[in-house]
Amino acid sequence: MSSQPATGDVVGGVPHKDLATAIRVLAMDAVEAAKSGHPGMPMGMADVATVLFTQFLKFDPKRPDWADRDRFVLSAGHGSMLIYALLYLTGYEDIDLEQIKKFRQLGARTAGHPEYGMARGIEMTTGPLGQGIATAVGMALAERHLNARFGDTLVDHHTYVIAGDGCLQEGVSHEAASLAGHLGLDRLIVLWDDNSISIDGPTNLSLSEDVKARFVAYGWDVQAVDGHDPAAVAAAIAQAKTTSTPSLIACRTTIGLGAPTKAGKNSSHGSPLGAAEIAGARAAYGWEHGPFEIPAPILDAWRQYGARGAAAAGAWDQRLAAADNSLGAAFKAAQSGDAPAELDTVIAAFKRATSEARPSVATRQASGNVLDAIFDVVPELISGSADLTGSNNTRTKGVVSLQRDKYEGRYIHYGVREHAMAAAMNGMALHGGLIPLSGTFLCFADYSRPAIRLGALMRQRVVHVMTHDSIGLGEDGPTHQPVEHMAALRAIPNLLVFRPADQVETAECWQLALRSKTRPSVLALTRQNLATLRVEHTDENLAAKGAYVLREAEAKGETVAAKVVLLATGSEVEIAVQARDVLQAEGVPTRVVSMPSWELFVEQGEAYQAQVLGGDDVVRVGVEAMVRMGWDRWIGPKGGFVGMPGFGESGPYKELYQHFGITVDGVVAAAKARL
Ligand SMILES: Cc1ncc(C[n+]2csc(CCOP(=O)(O)OP(=O)(O)O)c2C)c(N)n1
Repeated sequence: MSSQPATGDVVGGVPHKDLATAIRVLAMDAVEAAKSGHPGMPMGMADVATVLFTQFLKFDPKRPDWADRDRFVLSAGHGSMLIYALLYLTGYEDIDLEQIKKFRQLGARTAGHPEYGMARGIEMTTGPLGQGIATAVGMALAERHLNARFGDTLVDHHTYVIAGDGCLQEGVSHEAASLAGHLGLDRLIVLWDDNSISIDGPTNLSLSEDVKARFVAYGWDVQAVDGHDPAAVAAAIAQAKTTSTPSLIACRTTIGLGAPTKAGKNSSHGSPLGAAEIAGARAAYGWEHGPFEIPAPILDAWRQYGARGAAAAGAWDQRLAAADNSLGAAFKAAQSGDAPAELDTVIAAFKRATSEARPSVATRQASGNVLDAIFDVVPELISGSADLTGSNNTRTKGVVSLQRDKYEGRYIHYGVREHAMAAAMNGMALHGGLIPLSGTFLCFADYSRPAIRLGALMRQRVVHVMTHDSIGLGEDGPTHQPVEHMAALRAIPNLLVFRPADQVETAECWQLALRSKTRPSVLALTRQNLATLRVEHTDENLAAKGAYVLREAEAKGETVAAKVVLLATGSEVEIAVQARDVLQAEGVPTRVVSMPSWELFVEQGEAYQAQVLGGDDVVRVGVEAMVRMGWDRWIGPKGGFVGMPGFGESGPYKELYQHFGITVDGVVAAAKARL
């Protein structure tokens, strides 16, 4: 391994070394100015990144959204200055020198960690280690699937990842790498910053496995190179592009390369180097320019590399224009992300048929029925499950499994890898052209939570089908019975958490999830059968308001002011409806409000909320087989709550509902106690 910056080939009239040094000094200077950040990683990986961006990456800074561009994911997001420097140097409009100077300042696009949506050219938000590489697996999967659908002329690109030791230690990367190896995602190339340093010190404080052997075992092609030897890095990437498997290139680097006393040490990882180290590094690089100063010839050379992709993008435009009419139209429709108008017609017809037939059906089955109706109407849907296909009902009739060399399949067997599944779904959504959905048990939302959160932060439309949504799953017991999960998921900003009450609401929630282009959704669905409560058809999507009056308070057949308002979600709406019957029969006018999505209800504003919830004089009771957290907002200080006091129990579900008092009698008693 070199201990000095590489000299490398002269490319475009400017030596590799100067191109890479431009990255290094920008990283040092920006971190110094911000008084915070991570200089070591960009300094270490500048050579590798320079080779990638100047010799391999297919991109056009003027068209950051070009569909057939290569994807670049900086999984080691703490090294954010690496990507900001690259975007600036290659000429992306969103990152100019001012942005670099404002690194980590409020309102700047150059956020602490790269954030999707802040600047075009950033393909995803990274920072939580491991998410980048796992999400990139989804991008690489999307590429293969769309290639199978649209052909080489329209979809033919690579996904490159820069990952650190931390990324490869995180469990999610293990799951994702295993899946990528199984599926043979040959367009995925991971450049590992193999510097043997993390925050606490050398990685051998906590790691002794042979990482490369682990990836070989996953079925990856693995190479090891000196990450400061540009020719070796280029040869390795060229080789990686020829394999029929995903590739890991272990790039041996020195963290903080060039810093006189901090290079190769954890002291260069995550704090400003200080004036003396920066001066020493500049001397080592032979760089005589001031802070943030990139000499015109070097910037020009970088910009020329940036400009090169325009030709490829233009050629691709022509291929798209020349594509068969229906293929071209289908490609554009997929890229637009708009679900077809026909979706609404199909959902309306489905709801009408349900309201007429009034089946007693579990909402997981209802969801499966909805998917059967819409799956071919929305060809962008790509489904799957974490080994719970039969339980989640995510596999539609006649769908083909996606497998290695059978990428046209629209059903992914993710294996028991919930976290990688959620991350890969984010990647597919980010890639564009797909609407991913997949299933697991609601209780195991915890296993995928970091990816669900990141999807919400990145404003990506993915649908998490989460069945077995309460003690209603019965005998599997408290390990499998979610009680705090609705509260925990509702706490994630920009996530829609749906808990539909019957098949009609399930169809409405699906419609909302697919129409929500900037939010992920969770559908919490039952194992147990539920009656159809929406027996009168309306085309209008009532769940769109988040909560709505399902049954009005009545007296002598007339709608009257409610004395009691029962608020419930999912399977407990049926209990609330029966409790209303009892209370009404006893002369207590009682309204039932179904609340499939709190988030959407919050957005309706206070006037609508007051209309649905009733005034201060009504007694409100919340009914949900979950913990109380969050309910006080709706039921008010005098309200009652019928739900779970803590963990569940193992037993037949009807007995469990009795045991925990989530019953018609329990609801009636809670209401009466407050009248
Ligand atoms: C999930 C997660 N855990 C912890 C952190 C905090 N963190 C940021 S960088 C880092 C060490 C990463 O080491 P490595 O990948 O080797 O990066 P390098 O030191 O080479 O820059 C840690 C623990 C994080 N960002 N994400």
